Amino acid sequence: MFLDLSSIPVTVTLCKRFIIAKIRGEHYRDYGVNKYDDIGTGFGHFGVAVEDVMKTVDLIKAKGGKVTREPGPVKGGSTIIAFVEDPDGYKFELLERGPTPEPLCQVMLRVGDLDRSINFYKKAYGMELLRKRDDPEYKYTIAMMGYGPEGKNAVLELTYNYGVKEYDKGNGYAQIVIRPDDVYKTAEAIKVCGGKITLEPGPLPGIDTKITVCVDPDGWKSAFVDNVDFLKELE
Ligand SMILES: N[C@@H](CCC(=O)N[C@@H](CS)C(=O)NCC(=O)O)C(=O)O
Repeated sequence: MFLDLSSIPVTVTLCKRFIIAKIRGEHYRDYGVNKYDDIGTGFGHFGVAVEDVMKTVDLIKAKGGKVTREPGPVKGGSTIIAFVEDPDGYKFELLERGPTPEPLCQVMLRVGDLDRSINFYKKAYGMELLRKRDDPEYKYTIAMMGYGPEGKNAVLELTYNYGVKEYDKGNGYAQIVIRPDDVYKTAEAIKVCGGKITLEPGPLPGIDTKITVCVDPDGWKSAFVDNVDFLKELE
């Protein structure tokens, strides 16, 4: 992998919770599946905070990586960004920020009804709407959702493109993971708020860690891992 993710923690702390996002393949494989060749149209990118976007981009180029958007200010803002692609074609946005212990800072997913998604992530996941921005010129609206300010916490960047109600989710992007205090209550809240539980809450055979899995109204998957059980696993 040209972008050295080994130095980037895969868990991103959000208050007492965390989010990780996985791409199946090199780091995560289902038994018997050796190819995840469909990125789909719904997954946007992972955001990675770096202190010098230009320097990072030069390094990526020197290692033969693909840069799809040269460094420069983000549309309608001043943050210096760039886009690069990993060898499977998954996009990573590099965002110029000060030092952070948690550089994996965004997961961008496209959604078909922004208000529906905002309500869902607020009510079912307890996230806050941190920021919403409409871009009539380029016909999209984004909503940043998370558990704390963007500079310090990983966030979900939900993107609505005017008139697009559905996306193909491909077969590579897997899920975000959140660590609640009570996966049973989480599953109840998700059901009430229009999400679909795909794995009922309970201990995983063999390791006893309690988890539940759901899909949001667009079909994006999230796994919830009991906070205390997770910490025990790390011991
Ligand atoms: N049609 C776009 C809308 C989203 C979009 O353009 N987002 C902005 C970030 S807020 C972006 O990617 N900007 C790249 C740039 O500024 O070059 C999509 O679905 O990816």
